[in-house]
Amino acid sequence: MTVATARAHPNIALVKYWGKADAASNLPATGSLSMTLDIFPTTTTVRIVDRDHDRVVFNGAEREGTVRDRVVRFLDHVRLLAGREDRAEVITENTVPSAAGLASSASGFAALAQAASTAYGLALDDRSLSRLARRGSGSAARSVIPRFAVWHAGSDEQSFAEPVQAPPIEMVIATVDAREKAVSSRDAMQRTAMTSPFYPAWVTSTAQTLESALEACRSGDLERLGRITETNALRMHAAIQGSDPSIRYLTPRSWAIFDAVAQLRGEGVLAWATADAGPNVCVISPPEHTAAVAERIGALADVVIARPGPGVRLQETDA
Ligand code: 2P0
Repeated sequence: MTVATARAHPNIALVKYWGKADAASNLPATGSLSMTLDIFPTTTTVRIVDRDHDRVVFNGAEREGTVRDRVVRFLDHVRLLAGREDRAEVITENTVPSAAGLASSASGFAALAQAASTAYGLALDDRSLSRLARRGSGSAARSVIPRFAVWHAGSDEQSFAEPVQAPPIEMVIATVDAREKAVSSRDAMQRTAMTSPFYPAWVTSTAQTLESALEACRSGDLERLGRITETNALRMHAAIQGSDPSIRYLTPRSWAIFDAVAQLRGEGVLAWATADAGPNVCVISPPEHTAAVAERIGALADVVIARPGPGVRLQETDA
C-alpha cells in the first residue's frame, strides 16, 4: 500500500505522564493511565510520493519549521523500520477546536503512526504501533488504545500502552482559557525534571499511585479512582510550580472549578477534577452524574462532554 488514512482521538490522563527517563526514544519516567475520548478526532493521510522531500499539510496549510521537522523525524524512524527511503506527503485534519485547549499531539501522532506505518508497508500489532506513536509524542502511545489505557514505563520494548477495564466514567471538559500556553509541556516537563526539588517525589509517588489506580480499576472502585485522579493532577502541578523559574498553569478560574467540584462532592455528586499543562479542567464522574456536573461547571466555563472513545483506526482514503 502506498497511501493510508487513519483516525485517532485525544486522551486525558487520570494518572499523569510528566517526565522522561530517555528523551531520544521518549521513554517516560513513570507509567500513566488515561481515557481516550470520543470527540475531536484527528484524521491523517500519508501518501508515498516520488519527490525528494516530505510535505506536511495541517488543516489545509503547508507547514514548515518545527512542526514539519518533528513529523519528518518521525517519518525517518518509520522509514528505518521499513527499510525504505521514499518521501511522503502527510495531510492532517484536526478537529480539536483550538478553543477547547486540548493538545492535538496525542491524536496527531497516533493517527500518523497508523497511517505512516501502513503506507510504508509495515503491519504493526497494537503494541508496536503504540511504541511507534510514543516516539512522536509520549501521550500518543495511549491514543492508540480505545477507552482506557495504561502506558508502561520501562525499556523501548516494554513501553507501550494497552487496554485496561475501568468503572463507567464520563468527562466534562471545561475551557478556562483557550490561548496558547506560555511554556510548552515538553519544555515544562524538562524544566520540572531539571529544577524542581519535588520532581523525585513526583516520580516515586506516581509509580505507587499508578499501582493503586490499576487496583481501583480492577475492583471497579470509582471513588478510589476519582480521588487518585484529582490528587495525582494536583501533585503534578505542585511539582511543576516547584520549577525554577516557576511555571503556573492553573489560574483562579481553574481553581474555582476545582472548588465547585469539591462542593458537588459535598452534595453527594461523584465528581473529581484533573488538569493538564494548561488552565483547562476536566471533571470525571459516573454517567448518572454527568448532567449535574455539566450544569454546575457550565456556569463557570464553556463545557463539552466526552465519553470513552475508540482507538486508532484505518479509514478509507478519499481519492
Ligand atoms: C499526560 N501531558 O499524561 C500529561 C499530563 C500533559 C500533562 O502528556 O514530550 O505532548 O511529546 O512526550 O505527550 C503532554 O506531553 O509530551 C502530556 P512529549 P506530550 O497526558
